Amino acid sequence: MSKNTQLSQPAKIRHDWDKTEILSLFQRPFNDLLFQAHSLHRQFFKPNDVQISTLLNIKTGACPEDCSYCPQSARHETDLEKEKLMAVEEVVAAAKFAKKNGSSRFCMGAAWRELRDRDLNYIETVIKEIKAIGLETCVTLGMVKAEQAKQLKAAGLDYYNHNIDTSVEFYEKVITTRTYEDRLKTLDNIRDAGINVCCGGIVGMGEDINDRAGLLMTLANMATHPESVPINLLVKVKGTPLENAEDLESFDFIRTVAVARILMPASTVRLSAGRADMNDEMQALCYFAGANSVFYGEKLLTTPNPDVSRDQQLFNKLGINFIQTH
Ligand code: SAM
Ligand code: DTB
Ligand code: SF4
Repeated sequence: MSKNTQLSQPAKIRHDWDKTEILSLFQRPFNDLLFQAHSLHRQFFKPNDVQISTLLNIKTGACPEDCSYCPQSARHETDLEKEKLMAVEEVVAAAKFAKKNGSSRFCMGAAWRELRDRDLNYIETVIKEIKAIGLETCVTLGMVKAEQAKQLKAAGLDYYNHNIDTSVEFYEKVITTRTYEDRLKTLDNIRDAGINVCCGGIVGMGEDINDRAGLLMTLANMATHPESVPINLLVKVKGTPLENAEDLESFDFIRTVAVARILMPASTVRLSAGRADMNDEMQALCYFAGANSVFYGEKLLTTPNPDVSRDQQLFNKLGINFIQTH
C-alpha cells in the first residue's frame, strides 16, 4: 500500500508512541511531513477554521518559581512592573470586551506557584461571572490539588492550562523549583475532576530534537490527549536566563506543530507565544501544518502578541474563519 493510500484510512488515536517513531516523523522531508499532518487535520477539523481565545494576566510578577523563560519570576531581574491580583469587576469588564471582539474563550493567568485555598473563592466568583456572559473559561494558576480541581469544576471551569514545557530530560535545565512529576500530578487532578486539559510546551529554549520529540511523546501518551495543546515559541525576555537562547530555525518550529497534529489528531493545537516574531508566511505554514487556535489581542500575559488588525488581515488573506469553539 502506498503511503498516500494509508493516509486516506480513518486515523486511529494512539497513546503508545515511542521516541524513535516520533523522531522519524521529525526527520521526514518537510513536504511529506506537512502533507501527512495536513491530511490528518482535514479528517478531524474544518481546515479553514481557527478558534480564538483571549488571554488576561490577573496577577502579574513576583512569582516564587524559577522558570528560566519567564519574565514573571521574582528571581530574574526583568523590567516587569509587578501588580496585585485584579479586582473581579476589572476582570469581568475585560471579558465583556473580549466577547464583543469575537472571542469565545477567556483565559486567565496568575503568576502563582500554586492555587492557594484562600484565593479559591475569588477564582470561583470570576469563573461564574464570566460563564454568565456566555464565554468559555480557562485558567492557569500553577499547581492545583484534587479537591481544588473539583471545586473549580463545580464553579463551571471549562479548561485548565498547565504546561509540561519540555521533555522530562531537559526540564531540570529550565526549572528547579518544581518537578515534572508535580506537573503531571496537577494534570491528573484536572483530568479526574472532568475539566478539559490544556497542556503543551515551549520550544526554542536550547533543547534539541530529542527534547521536542520527548515533549510531544509525554503529551501523546497520556491516557486521554489534552483537548488543547499550546505550542509556544520562546519569547526571549531581557533579564531572564534564556534571554540569549539561540534562535530556533523556523522550519523546526513548524515541524513541531506538524508532529503535534499527527500524534494528537483530535486535539486543538494552539499557535501560542512567539507569534509576534513570526512573519505571515511562517504562521500560514503553521496553520497548514495543523495549528487551529490562537491567542487574539495585543498582549499575551506580559509580552506582545500581534495586533488584532494584523491577525484579521492575515486571516482574510488566507481565507481563515475565526470560529467560536472547538
Ligand atoms: N504560573 C502558572 C504556571 O506556570 O503554571 C501559570 C502562568 S505561566 C506564565 C503559563 C505558561 O506560559 C508557562 O507554563 C509557559 O509554558 C508559558 N510561558 C511563560 N513565559 C514564556 C515565554 N517567555 N515564552 C514562551 N512561553 C512562556
Ligand atoms: C500558554 O501555553 N501560553 C500562554 C498561556 N498558555 C497562558 C502564555 C504565554 C506567555 C508568554 C510570555 C508572557 O507574555 O509573559
Ligand atoms: Fe511563575 Fe508560571 Fe512564570 Fe513559572 S511560568 S515563573 S510558575 S508565572
